[in-house]
Amino acid sequence: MDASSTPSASSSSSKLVLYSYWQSSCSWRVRFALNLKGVPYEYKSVDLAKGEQFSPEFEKLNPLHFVPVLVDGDVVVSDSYAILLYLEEKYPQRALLPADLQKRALNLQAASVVSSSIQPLHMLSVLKYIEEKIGPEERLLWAQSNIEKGFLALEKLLKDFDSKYATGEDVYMADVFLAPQIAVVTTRFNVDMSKFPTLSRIYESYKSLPEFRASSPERQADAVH
Ligand SMILES: N[C@@H](CCC(=O)N[C@@H](CS)C(=O)NCC(=O)O)C(=O)O
Repeated sequence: MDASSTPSASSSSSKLVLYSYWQSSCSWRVRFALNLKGVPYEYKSVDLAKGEQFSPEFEKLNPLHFVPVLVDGDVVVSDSYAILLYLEEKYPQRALLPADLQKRALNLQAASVVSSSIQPLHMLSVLKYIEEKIGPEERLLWAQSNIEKGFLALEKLLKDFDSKYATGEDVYMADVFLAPQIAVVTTRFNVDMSKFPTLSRIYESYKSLPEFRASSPERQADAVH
């Protein structure tokens, strides 16, 4: 960690602090959401490759040792899903949940598929464990099979939308979770995206969004090029 992680007692108007790692797709979701909402924040890097998530300072913020963590004065929120809902309440501008209840539920569901049923199965610590206990060749196969299962479900979930983004012509919470997930899959896991035409189509739209581009790993202060 590059700075003190003890949240200071401060007013609700203090600048948000985001504990993040450039390559973390979970952190990327929050960076993307903050950019969409136009909320400035201070970036604090937690180097997962060096094991900084296990430092005693960071453990005080998140005993699970995961990024992202958002600190807003005295409020500490970990878990990107919880952070997104917190941001939505606190900064209602550029809503990430649509008013229409069915569409809203769909956005929560798609975000949850990514954050509960795909990413946890290919996170760094899980892949390390599989490599050590089962073998290095299983690492990629395990990740690919779980990603493909989740992507297939997402394709079915979003099949009725022939739109620019996941649930229409506006960017919502489903997109905030899908965009980094698809990016990570295409760059790190060698998944054949032609099996997923809906996800491939909407990913093309994300690529040209300035808020998404600015939140990408290589544009972060802790990126290693
Ligand atoms: N459900 C959590 C998951 C957080 C998570 O898995 N973070 C990963 C990076 S994307 C992490 O910190 N991994 C550290 C490790 O595996 O040791 C969220 O959505 O924020």
